[in-house]
Amino acid sequence: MSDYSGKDIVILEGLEAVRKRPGMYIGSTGSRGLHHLIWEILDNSIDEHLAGFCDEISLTLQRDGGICVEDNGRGVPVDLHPTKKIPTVRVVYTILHAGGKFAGSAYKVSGGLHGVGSSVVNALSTRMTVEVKSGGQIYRDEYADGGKPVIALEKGMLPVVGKCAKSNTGTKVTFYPDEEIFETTTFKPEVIKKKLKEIAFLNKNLKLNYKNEIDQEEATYLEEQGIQSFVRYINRGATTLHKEPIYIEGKSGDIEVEVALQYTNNFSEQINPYCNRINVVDGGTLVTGFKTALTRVMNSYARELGVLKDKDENFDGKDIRNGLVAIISIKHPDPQFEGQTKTKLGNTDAKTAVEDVFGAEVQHYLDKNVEILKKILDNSLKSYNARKASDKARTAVLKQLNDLDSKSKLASCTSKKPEECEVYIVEGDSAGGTVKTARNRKTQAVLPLRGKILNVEKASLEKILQNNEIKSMIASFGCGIGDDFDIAKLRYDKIIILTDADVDGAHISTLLLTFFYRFMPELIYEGKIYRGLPPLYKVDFENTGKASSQKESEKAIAEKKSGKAARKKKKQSEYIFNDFELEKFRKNKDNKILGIQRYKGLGEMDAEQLWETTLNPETRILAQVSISDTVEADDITTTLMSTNVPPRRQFIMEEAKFATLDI
Ligand code: 28F
Repeated sequence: MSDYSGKDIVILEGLEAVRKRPGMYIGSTGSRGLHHLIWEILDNSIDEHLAGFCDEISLTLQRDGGICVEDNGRGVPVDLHPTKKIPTVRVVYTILHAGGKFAGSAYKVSGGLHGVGSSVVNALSTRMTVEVKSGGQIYRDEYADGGKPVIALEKGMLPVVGKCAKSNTGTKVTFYPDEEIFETTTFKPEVIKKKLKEIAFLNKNLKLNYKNEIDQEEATYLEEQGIQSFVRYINRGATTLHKEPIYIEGKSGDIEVEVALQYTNNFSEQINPYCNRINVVDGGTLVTGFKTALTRVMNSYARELGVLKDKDENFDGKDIRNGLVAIISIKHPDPQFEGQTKTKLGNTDAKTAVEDVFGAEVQHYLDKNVEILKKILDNSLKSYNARKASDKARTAVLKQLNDLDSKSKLASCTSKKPEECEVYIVEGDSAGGTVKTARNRKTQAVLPLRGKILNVEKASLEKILQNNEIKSMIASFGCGIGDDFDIAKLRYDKIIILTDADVDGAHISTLLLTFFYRFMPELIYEGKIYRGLPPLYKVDFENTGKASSQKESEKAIAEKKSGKAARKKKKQSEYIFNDFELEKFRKNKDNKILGIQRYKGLGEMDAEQLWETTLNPETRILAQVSISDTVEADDITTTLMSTNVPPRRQFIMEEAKFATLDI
């Protein structure tokens, strides 16, 4: 029997809003959004851990498609909510924004939607059950069809469904994502395990159990050394300058600071900052504080030990961070997350806290570990010398660039207004040739890449600046590189990477992204880099126009589309961009498929097809590249993700903007 009275209407309106615009709450309805559901539920358990009441969390991927998360915290309160007059647990799971309202910001620290997560997950599930063990009793609440309660209350209370020891407390949530909402409801075990690993690194002594009933896999994640092990893990394949990561911990006022760092012989630096377990990928004050302290401390050692011959010279911060891998993790009582994606920390007291705690402690450590100190100084000196050398090389290269501009394979566009211009970086001369023919010459430039581009991860700046493909790019973009980079000078509004949808294409695309990430990161932060998505299939079909049931979320599009199709019942063609769309197309009974052509590469398309599918701004699909918050930031392929891909072409035509699809 449903316990469904007048006052619930308002509640359901809240959840209905979530169902209408899921993207606003969980980012997307693709695979990323789907996994976000798990993170939201996990966050609640982690908060309970941070509050000091939970040391074990178990996650099960059930055979029936459900996800179960259980913790041994205090259990969500089941008492009668003072104003809502229903059990608090039901308030938490059915009222949007519940978490924030009750608890203030102090309770919620771990991440995600800051306490509104539970009800959002419920809204996007066909079924959800919550079991709370508290005071020796087991309570159970259950919801169906996007959060409608199905358990009848007894005098406002939830029924007791079992007994347990008084000391045995906790919360267990099981949910089934709604197939009507999500493009896919298949969870990716690798993604989940990686997340659990990250959680374990960031929360030392929190035990995380993983169980996959489908492939029978079980694993436990427990990191007694926390972020120290995190650094060790990131550097597992690298050559390190010292065996053990340096670990620093301390407190400044209300702010807790933890830093782990280790040097490798790589040419790059990697700093992963977290505030309240949230990966603040764009850094902010905590990173500034760390860098300031490290530069100050190391330069003071350098002077003291006479490392730099010229007494007036200093190491540049970058020299000192060459080869560095660091995790900074702070706990802040009132974090201010800034920027469009809220991934940059703004609190000025966080800078002071990290600078003070880390500065004092790292000096203390290095005073006692002189061997390590010497290795770091030696490494900084090498980088200093290399920099001086490559400064010269760079000046020489930059001088050549104007000259190179005329010699390069760039087919420029006629317009000189950056805001309307775009450049396609195309794999191979032959595809490049077709793109040159097909493009809009006024606004679209083409830069064909001949060879494989250099893997910049493993090369010095000097080496990088000798690579022809890279030189062509720097020359074409016009905005310089590294310290000389100036985005204001960029000649294009969009830089579009266009490769074949195969392994080679993916590799080239990764190499390019790695280059941008290391040497022109602003291009990524400013959203200038895109990947063109050429279609995988061309389907010839006849629309028979019979009515067929469509998902709510697609109805509007589908109606327009089939309306169009219904008028001309003759043979027509459509480009399809991924297997998911093809599958949907196949399932649509209105379509009588006459033939499917699979494109193996860009080269198989003629100029007209290429224009229609990949170049024409009205019909093409572009994926904007952004930095994703992921554990293995060293693994660039997972760090750089393309987001904001419209799921289908019709969508982009009608909305004239980007929707989301995960790839
Ligand atoms: C599998 C998901 O959601 N665990 C949770 C708690 C514990 C408390 C709590 C949660 C206080 C009033 C908002 C208990 N006792 N796992 C979970 N464990 N929420 S969620 O409180 C919720 C806030 O409403 C809890 C005392 N204080 C807090």
